[in-house]
Amino acid sequence: MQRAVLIVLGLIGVLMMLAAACGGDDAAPTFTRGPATAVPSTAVPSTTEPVATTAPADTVTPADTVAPSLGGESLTISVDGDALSFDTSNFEVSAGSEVVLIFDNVSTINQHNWVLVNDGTKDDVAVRGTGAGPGNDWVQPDDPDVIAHTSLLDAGTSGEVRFTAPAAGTYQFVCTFPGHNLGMFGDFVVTP
Ligand SMILES: [Cu+2]
Repeated sequence: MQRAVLIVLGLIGVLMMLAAACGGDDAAPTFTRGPATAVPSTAVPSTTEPVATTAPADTVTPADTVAPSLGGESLTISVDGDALSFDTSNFEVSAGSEVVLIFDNVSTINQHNWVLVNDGTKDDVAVRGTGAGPGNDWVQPDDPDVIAHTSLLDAGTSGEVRFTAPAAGTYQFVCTFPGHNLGMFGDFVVTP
């Protein structure tokens, strides 16, 4: 009989523990709701912060954009395969603009360069470049008639040159690899 009583008391004890556990479960959702509510509220500010960060970024971007948009010129030029001729014979940019010219030498065999020179001087510059040699990219250092130039580009490579467009007028561009100046040249027109 006493064992039966102990068993009953034991069962009661178990039931009380279960009840307590259930009570704990009831309490748990309450805690969950708390944090659950806190998480979204935290996420809201965090979402707002990135927006605030984006705003300053936009403020900086216009400043960077303003300079190029005031006179940035992106030019590209290539060659007609392995022929000794550029695929472009004329460029036109505004005086004072910041020019970025990319020369894509798609030839499979020829080295080339792109040299901007004073009008009518392409052959003289080429002759001086021949004297300067390949170590100088076939361009005489400090040649007074050279305004800007790329390096000597191997076949299948590309290069770029950046410069400020000179005063309004007509200039020439030429490849000064020995002999190429006879067919590889064009006009570079700068407008006011
Ligand atoms: Cu060339």
